[in-house]
Amino acid sequence: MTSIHPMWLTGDTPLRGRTLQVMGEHRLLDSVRADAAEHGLRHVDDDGADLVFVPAADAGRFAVADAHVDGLGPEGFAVARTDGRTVVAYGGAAGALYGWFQVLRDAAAHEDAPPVTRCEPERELRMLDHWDNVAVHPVMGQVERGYAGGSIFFDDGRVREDLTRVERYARLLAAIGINRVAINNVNVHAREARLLTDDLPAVARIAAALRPWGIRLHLSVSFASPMLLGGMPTADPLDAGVQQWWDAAVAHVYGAIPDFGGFVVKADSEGQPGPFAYGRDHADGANMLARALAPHGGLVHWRAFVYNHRQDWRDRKTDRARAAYDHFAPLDGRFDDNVLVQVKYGPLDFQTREPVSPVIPAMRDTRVTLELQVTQEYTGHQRHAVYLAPQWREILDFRPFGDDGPRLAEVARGGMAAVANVGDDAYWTGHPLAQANLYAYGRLAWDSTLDPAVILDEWIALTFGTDAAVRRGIHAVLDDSWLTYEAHTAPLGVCFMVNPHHHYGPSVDGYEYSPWGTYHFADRDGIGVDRTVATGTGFAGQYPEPWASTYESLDTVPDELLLFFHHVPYTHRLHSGRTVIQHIYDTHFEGVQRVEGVVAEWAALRGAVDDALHDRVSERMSEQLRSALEWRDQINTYFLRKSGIADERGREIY
Ligand code: GCV
Repeated sequence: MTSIHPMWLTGDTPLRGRTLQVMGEHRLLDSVRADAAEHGLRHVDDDGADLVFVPAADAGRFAVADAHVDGLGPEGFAVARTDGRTVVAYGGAAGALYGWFQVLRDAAAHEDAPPVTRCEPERELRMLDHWDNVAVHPVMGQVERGYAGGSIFFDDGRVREDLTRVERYARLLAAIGINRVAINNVNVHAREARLLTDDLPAVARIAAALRPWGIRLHLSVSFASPMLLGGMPTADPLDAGVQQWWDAAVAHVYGAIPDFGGFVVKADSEGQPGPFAYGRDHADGANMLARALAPHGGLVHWRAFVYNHRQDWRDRKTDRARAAYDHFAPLDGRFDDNVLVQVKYGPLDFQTREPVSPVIPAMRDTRVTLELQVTQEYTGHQRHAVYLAPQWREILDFRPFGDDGPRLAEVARGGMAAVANVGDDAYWTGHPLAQANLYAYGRLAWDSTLDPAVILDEWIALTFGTDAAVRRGIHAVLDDSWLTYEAHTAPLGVCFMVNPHHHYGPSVDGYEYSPWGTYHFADRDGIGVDRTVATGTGFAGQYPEPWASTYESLDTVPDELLLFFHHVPYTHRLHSGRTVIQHIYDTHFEGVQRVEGVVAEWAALRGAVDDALHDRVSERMSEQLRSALEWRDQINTYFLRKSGIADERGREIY
């Protein structure tokens, strides 16, 4: 194996040499014992250890107050520090595992930890979805939208023999609380379909590598599997033969992987097969699979990313943003309990800025899983340093029913899933700083109220240690990086403007006359998509109040989403006081200046972090700067030429 550079938990901790006692029997407790031994702790069998793990019910023996452990769930723990000793009282074995990683986090920070920390995950389902292909896809490669080399699971047509890397990955994921991983792409091609059948022994090996770290394996499956794999004439979900085929296939999977998590399904979307071919709807399709999985405790993550990708750009009535709601909201209440309708955070596709998807608040009688994207498909391909936790916090904090209602994090009852960003790259994520996104996703899935800056501190301490200059420098690079990226790319929530297919770099009209339904409608007078109820596609009306009215009106729509909801003249004045055209010029010049500042911040860290890592980031930053300039000049030039309105400050535009 080539050398792998650290993500977090880089090795040495101040706990080395301390004594440890882990009470109880469970394979996850064995993982705690083994990991602690690797960190240089010494196991002892008496009550005098420096670090003690004890079931919550027995915690009183170590003077942990009942109030701290009462009602701890299976993944919960309390860390109590008394008289120089640390006691981790756990609700279940998984709680002990997560408690161990909390102890490591505290140790890495070298800060005085509070006397008692009680922790429970906010949600039961905390998942990562890999878009890894088994065979190298002629267009999408080994990992679709992957920017970190090959797959850690598969190599050119098969499951890897050596899964050491997967074991290390699983440990890192456990340290951030992830408990489910889907190992293959939601676009299930012919080769990948066979993971469900022929490849089961190899898939079971991956499950075995994840299991010691409390992670259950999921598979993406093709809805047409009965035809593709079973030679059946149909995949109609109401056909008894099809149902039996799935029942048998699922039983077979559980024979090989008793703790199998379930299926992820992309159906009737971007060419993937689905129930529409048989005149059935998505509830029919999802429930059929759910009923095969239910007896074994399995789940179906059924994706709501359904829209017409063969749209005619001349047709201004069809609106891709509306599609998921139009398909799914009427089905609310019809999905079985073990179906999770998985919804991308925005109505389009993981854009730098989109409103939150209205499907999530619309489906109150459905378990909805919020889907985020850690891999930087639309945020700079892990060539740009873009820390996404601030974006995710905004999404999670959105209150769909207004100030008095719940946050989105509470409304999406079916947990969180996100598209993973790692590969077999020596730094795991291509751009070493993109590791922070994976770390932050896990931490926010566990506790959506964590502060992105605090999460970043944790990641820095666990990865680079406690050098104050490193900490300050990385914050300077990452804290506002999402807003910087937004500043020099598509303006005011208008979306896309990226190069078709690979989605990197600017192409203002790249998708303007395409069938994908992602338009901006810029002409000589103005720009934006009219999605109002009054004169547009009506998308704004898919929101509950107060948002339907807020987005509908030019008086109240937030500046950053103006062009998502409205078509306005370039001279339209924003709430900020600037005109749209001047905002475009200003933000693009500012965005590049900010990237220049970031490059200087990183250069100043030479010598303070590992040289090879510094080189890798520097190399990426040269590209980030080149790309930001390209964005600035193409966007500014395009709008100067369209509008004929000069920059008030007379800066150079081409
Ligand atoms: C896996 C976007 C991406 C596709 C991806 C799709 C999805 O369209 O560009 O690569 O396919 O979303 O989420 O299913």
